[in-house]
Amino acid sequence: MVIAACGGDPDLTADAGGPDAAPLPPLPADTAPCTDYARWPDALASARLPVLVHYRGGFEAAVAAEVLADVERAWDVEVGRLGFRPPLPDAGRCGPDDRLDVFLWAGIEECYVDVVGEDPTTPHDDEYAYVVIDPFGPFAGPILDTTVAHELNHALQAADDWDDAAIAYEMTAVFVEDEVVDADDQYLDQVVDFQAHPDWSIDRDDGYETWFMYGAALYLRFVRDRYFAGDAAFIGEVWRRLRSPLGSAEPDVEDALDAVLAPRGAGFVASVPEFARWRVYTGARADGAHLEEAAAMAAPARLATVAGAVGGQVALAPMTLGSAYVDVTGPAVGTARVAVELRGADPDVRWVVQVVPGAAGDGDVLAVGAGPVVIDLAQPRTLVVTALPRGADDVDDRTDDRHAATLVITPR
Ligand SMILES: [Ca+2]
Ligand SMILES: [Ca+2]
Ligand SMILES: [Ca+2]
Ligand SMILES: [Ca+2]
Repeated sequence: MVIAACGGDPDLTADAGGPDAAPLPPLPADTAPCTDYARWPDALASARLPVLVHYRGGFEAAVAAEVLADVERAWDVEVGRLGFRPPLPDAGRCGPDDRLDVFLWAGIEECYVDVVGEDPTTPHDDEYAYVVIDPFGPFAGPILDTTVAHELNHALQAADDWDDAAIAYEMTAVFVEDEVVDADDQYLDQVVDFQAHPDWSIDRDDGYETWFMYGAALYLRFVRDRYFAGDAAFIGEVWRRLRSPLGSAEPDVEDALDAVLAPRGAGFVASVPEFARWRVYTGARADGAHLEEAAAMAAPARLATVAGAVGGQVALAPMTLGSAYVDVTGPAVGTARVAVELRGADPDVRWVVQVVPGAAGDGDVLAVGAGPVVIDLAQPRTLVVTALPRGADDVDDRTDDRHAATLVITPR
């Protein structure tokens, strides 16, 4: 598996120079960096970390120094503060020696982490990783430090498990890059795609068709702020706990989240309805109490807006672990009330209906199973309907199946 995944949004970035500015001709596309490392005539070594940045001549010397400084800074945060394992010493399987190899590949216009084998002396799927970055490409320039932090995280992930759920890799690397480079916030553009599809499973593998798996870092930001008082170090522990024996998919990232959330009285599936609620407190609805940097975030797409004085019926069809968002507006003058019901709800999933904000707190669960529940519209409300799995849950069993229900809103 190659994680061909840069940290940045190329639309945001100016080209920092372009391959035609380099003094050496571009490398052939079939160059294998680990064995063809002599094609990079120069290398810059860290004085304090086992890292070697390979570059090609004087033109690249300054950016090589910049990348090395970015790697050192990211390593200090990711290994030092967040508790990730350092990359496996590769004994020259890549490059000349044990050190992690970072190749500056001008003109490739991407960045990626790949592996060159697994450590047979350990029982889990830990692999020898290396990093390729185009220091002049669309993911460089003002977000080069973010890109480096993102790619280094993939190299650290390889030291624990190179075959977990697809979303684990990108949502973690995006979560971590903002821990390293807080001011950049390029991840906000990926949150747009996550919030555009609230009906998808929050752990959906969309095959990289959108930035959804990157924007899912929003869930880890919720976990950090809701359960760990803003301390992101839980993520290093998640990765230690998602290690799997070779040939096994278990435990996966969600098992690991269950394990780190259990002492907090929570679990992965149990956290999903509250996360669904927090997602509302974004953009114009940001209140400073939910999700750091929320005011700059896209809001979750609304399935419908219903005028409370008129009422309406809204057909829903979320995936498991997905949610539907429906705004209900009150009259211009006076306080209206509406009854909320869920009809024809697919019994294959467990439905949770919430109103945001709640009567006193940030949201209330409505017990619609017992019949219509009346709410007032003294302020605009958002109904959040989430489909949860019944019984055992496993990301490997996740499907794109939709689950139907009809939300019925009736004036009272
Ligand atoms: Ca090496
Ligand atoms: Ca192993
Ligand atoms: Ca930030
Ligand atoms: Ca695993």
